[in-house]
Amino acid sequence: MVSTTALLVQHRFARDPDLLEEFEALAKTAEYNVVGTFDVVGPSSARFGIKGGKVEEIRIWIEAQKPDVVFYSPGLKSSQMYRLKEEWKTDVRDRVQLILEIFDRHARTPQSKLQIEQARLSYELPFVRHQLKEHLDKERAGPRPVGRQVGPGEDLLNLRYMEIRHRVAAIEEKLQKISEASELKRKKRVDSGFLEVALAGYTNAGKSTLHRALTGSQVEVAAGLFTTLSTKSSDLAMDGRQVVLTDSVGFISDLPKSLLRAFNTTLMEIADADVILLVVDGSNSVDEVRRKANVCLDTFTRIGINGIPIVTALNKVDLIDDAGIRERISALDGVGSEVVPVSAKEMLNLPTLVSVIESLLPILSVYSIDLPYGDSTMSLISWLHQVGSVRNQKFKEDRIEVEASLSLDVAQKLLKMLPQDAIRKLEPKSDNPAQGA
Ligand SMILES: Nc1nc2c(ncn2[C@@H]2O[C@H](COP(=O)(O)OP(=O)(O)OP(=O)(O)O)[C@@H](O)[C@H]2O)c(=O)[nH]1
Ligand SMILES: [Mg+2]
Repeated sequence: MVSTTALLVQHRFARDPDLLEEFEALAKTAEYNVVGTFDVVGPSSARFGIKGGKVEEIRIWIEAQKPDVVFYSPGLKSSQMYRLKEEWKTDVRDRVQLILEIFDRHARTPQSKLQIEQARLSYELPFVRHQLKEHLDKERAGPRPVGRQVGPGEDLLNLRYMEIRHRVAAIEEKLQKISEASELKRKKRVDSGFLEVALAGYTNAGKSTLHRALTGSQVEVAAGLFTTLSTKSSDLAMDGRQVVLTDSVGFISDLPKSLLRAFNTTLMEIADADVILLVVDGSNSVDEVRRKANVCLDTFTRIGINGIPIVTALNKVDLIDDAGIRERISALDGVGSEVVPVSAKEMLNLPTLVSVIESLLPILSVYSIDLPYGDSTMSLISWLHQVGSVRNQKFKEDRIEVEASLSLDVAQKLLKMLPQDAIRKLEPKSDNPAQGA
């Protein structure tokens, strides 16, 4: 198959970072053959986004090289896009559309398919509104059609506009149902004592590779951007606790608003986590490491996440040397409570990562629970095995005394189920001050 050729035009102000490399990676992920790039640094123009002189320079390049499509970053207003299409006599799209194309290719679940359709339609809406306005302006300028208030073109555009709005509302309703169902599933998990650790991080940082390494799951891993669009939770082995690790969609700078909104419920799964495992690509330059980590923190703030402990996994350390690791660890100072260098691919240092996560999970205390013999006691004990760590069982004449490390949550549940004097918190042993603090 002949690949579609693309020219990339990036516009930025002098103070902005150069994201051309990432722009190229996006284009490649969407399977474009990038045949040229322009990095336009300077003030913007309302007419085209970039200044007229640059528009002309690029027009000459396009005339000679004839790319199939021009992608413009960061975004274009609908009016600017139309003007550039006319100037350059070629298909012009912006970075938002490029990201939407990737999401479209990678959507696997009904939920992510709906989320993308919604994002695409919300993105399209202002463009239709723009066309509608242009149409009206033209009609106002010309002689009014006799006997009718609107022209046929306007009718069609109006129809399309209404159609989009209805479809967006219908999708919203379907997504709401899906999110209620997944909320129910999550609630069930919480009720049965599961804790949740959520993976988060810039796209391509290695979240899914780490998910596979820590849980043995088979989630998809690939070199391109936005491989993962839907969430997946699997058990994470940890002594005496039930923990699930959730993989989900990656972040990127300037994530299109339409996508942020459509993926809000997916992103919000992070907000329910007990601990966030922030994955950072250590093979990037120190500046990129810092920039991407900040994008992640900003995204947390934007979706209203705060107060959840964060562990930072500096991933892909198999690709850098010790000095590089140290430099990146100090660049990440203050991002989370601790930075742990790991390689998900080579399974390096994962036990340390797990123990740091463990130290941030709700504290376990040791309780002594006194229960009468009987079927209900047996099922209660097997539940305790699931939700905590049973350390000792003493069988007495007609009773069983169980000693178990439990989270406060579980202990409170027990207190509701049992008579008050049946459960007693044991004081921490002096040789192990961390227990039961
Ligand atoms: N060398 C090396 N490569 C890694 C490591 N971890 C992940 N990778 C590679 O990085 C690329 C991205 O990995 P993924 O696990 O798909 O990354 P992700 O964060 O889930 O990415 P998205 O789902 O696309 O946002 C793949 O090519 C992985 O093989 C690592 O520790 N070392
Ligand atoms: Mg992934």
